[in-house]
Amino acid sequence: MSADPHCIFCKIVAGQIPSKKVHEDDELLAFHDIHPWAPVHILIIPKQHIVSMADVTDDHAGVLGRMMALSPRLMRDLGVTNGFRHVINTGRDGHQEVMHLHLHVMGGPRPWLKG
Ligand code: DGP
Repeated sequence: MSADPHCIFCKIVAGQIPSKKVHEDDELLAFHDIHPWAPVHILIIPKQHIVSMADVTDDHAGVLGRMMALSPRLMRDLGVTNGFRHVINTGRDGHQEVMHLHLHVMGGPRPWLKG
C-alpha cells in the first residue's frame, strides 16, 4: 500500500516528522521509540504502509523476515549484550496505537524482561 498522509510513521519515513534513526535502507526504517519501555527501545518498520499484522499475507514474508533479521545487529550496535525482547501489537484489542506495522525491540536490564 502507498503512504498514508495521516500516518505518523509514514511521515517519519518521509522525513516530515523527526526521529532518532538507527537504520535505514530501501525497505526498512528503525528508530528509537519516543516513549521507551526499556533502556533501549527501538521500532523497526517497513517503509511501505502495512497497517498491522492483520493485513499480512504470504507476500509480506520477506519484509517481515528482514525486520526480524535486522534486530540482533541493531541491538548489538546499541550495546545490548544480555538479551532483548520483540513485541508486535495488532489492532485495538492488541494494544496497537499506531496503525502502521512496527516491531518493538527492547533490551537492557529491567524487571519488565521477567514478565
Ligand atoms: P503500539 O502500541 O505498538 O502501536 O506502539 C506505538 C509506539 O510508537 C509507542 O511505543 C510510542 C511510539 N511512537 C508514537 N508516536 C511516535 C513518534 O512520533 N515518534 C517515535 N519515535 N515513536 C512514536
